[in-house]
Parts: sequence; C-alpha cells; structure tokens
Amino acid sequence: MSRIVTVGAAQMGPIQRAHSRREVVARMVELMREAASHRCDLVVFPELTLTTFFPRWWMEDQAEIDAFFEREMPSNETAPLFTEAKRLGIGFSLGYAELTPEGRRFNTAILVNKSAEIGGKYRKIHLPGHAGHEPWRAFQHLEKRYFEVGDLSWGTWNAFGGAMGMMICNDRRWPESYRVMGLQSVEMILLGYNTPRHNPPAPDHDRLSEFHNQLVMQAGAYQNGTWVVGVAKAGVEEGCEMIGGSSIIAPTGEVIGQALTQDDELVVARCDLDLTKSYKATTFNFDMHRQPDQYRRIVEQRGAVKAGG
Ligand code: CDT
Repeated sequence: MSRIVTVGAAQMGPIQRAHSRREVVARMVELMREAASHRCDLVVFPELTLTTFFPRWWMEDQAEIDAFFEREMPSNETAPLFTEAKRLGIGFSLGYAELTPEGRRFNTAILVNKSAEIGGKYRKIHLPGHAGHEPWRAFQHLEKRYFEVGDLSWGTWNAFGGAMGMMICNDRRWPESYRVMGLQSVEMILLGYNTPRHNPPAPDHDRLSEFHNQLVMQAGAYQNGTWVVGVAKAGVEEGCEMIGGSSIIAPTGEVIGQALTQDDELVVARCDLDLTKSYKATTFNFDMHRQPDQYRRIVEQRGAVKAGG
C-alpha cells in the first residue's frame, strides 16, 4: 500500500519593497500552475510570502507597519490565489503577516484545501531576533517587535490523505516544534522560511547557514518519522542575502528534492505517507520508548541553569 501526496515546494525569489501584492500573487499563481501541471496535490509557499521580509527595518509609523499586514484572508489582492487553486483543484499553504480584528499581530501560515477553503492555521511561536532598535546591525531582525508569540500551539490536520502540520522558519531550529506534532502523529510538516545569510550577533555562523538549515530539517524529519517540506524566500532582498535550499525531506532524513536557484523555483516530489510507518513503529515508537517523566525540565524551565543546578 502507498499513500502518495505529490507536493510542490514553491520557493520564491526576492520580493522588494516596491513589489505590489498583485505582482507577488501573479508569481505565486505561475508557480501554482506549474505545480498543477506536475499533478501536485499541494503547493507550499514561504513564510511572509506576500511582501518583502519587513522585520529587517525599524519602523515607527503605524500606517507604514500596517501596510505589510493582511486584515483578511482572502482579500481582494489575494483572492486570485484562491480562485486559481479552486480551478486547478490544488491545495496550498501560505505564510503572511496577520492583523486580527482585535488588533493582534501574528506571523501566520494557513493550510488551504483543494476547494480553496482554509482548513488549518498556525501562528509562529519561536520569534527570533530582538524587539528594540539596534541600528548597529546591517539588517535588523525585529520579529519580536512586530509579532506576538503564536497562541495556537502546533496542530495537525487530516488533509490530503494524511496528518499535516505547519511550523514557520525559526521553529525548525527547535526540536520541541517537531515533537509536539510528532506526538499528534504528523506525517508531513509544511514550513516556510526567510533566513538571512548574515547573522549580525554571530557572523562566524554565516558560512554554516545552509548546513544548519539542512541539519535541523533532516533531524526533525527522521526523529519524528515525518516528511518535511521546507520552502525559502531566497536571493537578495533589499540588499539582504537570504539563503535558498528549499528541500523536500523524507522520514528517512534524506533530502529527495532541493532547489538549485535563489529564485522562483518549484521542486516537486511524490511523497509516500506510508514511509512514515516503519519509523513511527520502531526506532521512534514514542509509546514504547519515550520517558516523559524524565523530560519535566523541558516544560518547567525556559533558560539553562548552571551545571549541577
Ligand atoms: N524568519 C526567521 O525566523 N529567520 C530566522 C533567522 C534567525 S537569525 C535572527 C531563522 O531561524 O532562519
């Protein structure tokens, strides 16, 4: 038996500040059509797909900040994505900056089914960077200023014939993100990222950007017996270089498809969800091997204490 989900990782090249939502959505529709021509069930877009990665700038004018947020989904500008998805009979996941009717702001991803209905929502929990103005940085990373910590935890949704989950960018560096979904029997994790190559507080890490990206996604896939679809916004955006390397990773931990460019590029793979079974039943049979009583520190403590403490 096999349960095949054909997935398209829709890497996006850079989106400059001057690019309108309409232009970006047109690029996304192109990628969606290409995915449909490869018989994809699902196409995965990056984190904050619709605009440039605005948390790189310190902004004080609320109207200027608000221009990067979506008050509704779909909106007039994003409606063509939903219309085209329905026409093509293809699902998608999309990352965007969400402004709720109550005025709350989240870095959000949604899962949209083949009838263009929103079936799942995730709000980013691990917000990297800083909240205060740090003009010494070549590029700031102000997610802690512009977003609240997500309030929905990590869920899974029965969709596309399996258990689908979502996380966003920095979440992929934290094993807890995968494990919370692993404990809900996740079979495919969809994740978008915007990762600047240069990390101002630790420039010695810069040469390892792609390695660390692969390391965490491959480990997360293997340790939870799940597919991982990691999708970048890549290339030089407003002078800031973002890594590419969008990858489709099997539950074996192996990369089975990877983007070669820093531009709009679709990577397609036929993913057998039943490949998750032997990992979930043996090495990572959680019920048989996990020892949650010994993991209390993980939920009771945030930072590290000194050895012996
Ligand atoms: N968007 C995002 O979460 N980017 C982070 C950059 C970390 S450096 C502040 C990432 O983990 O890729």
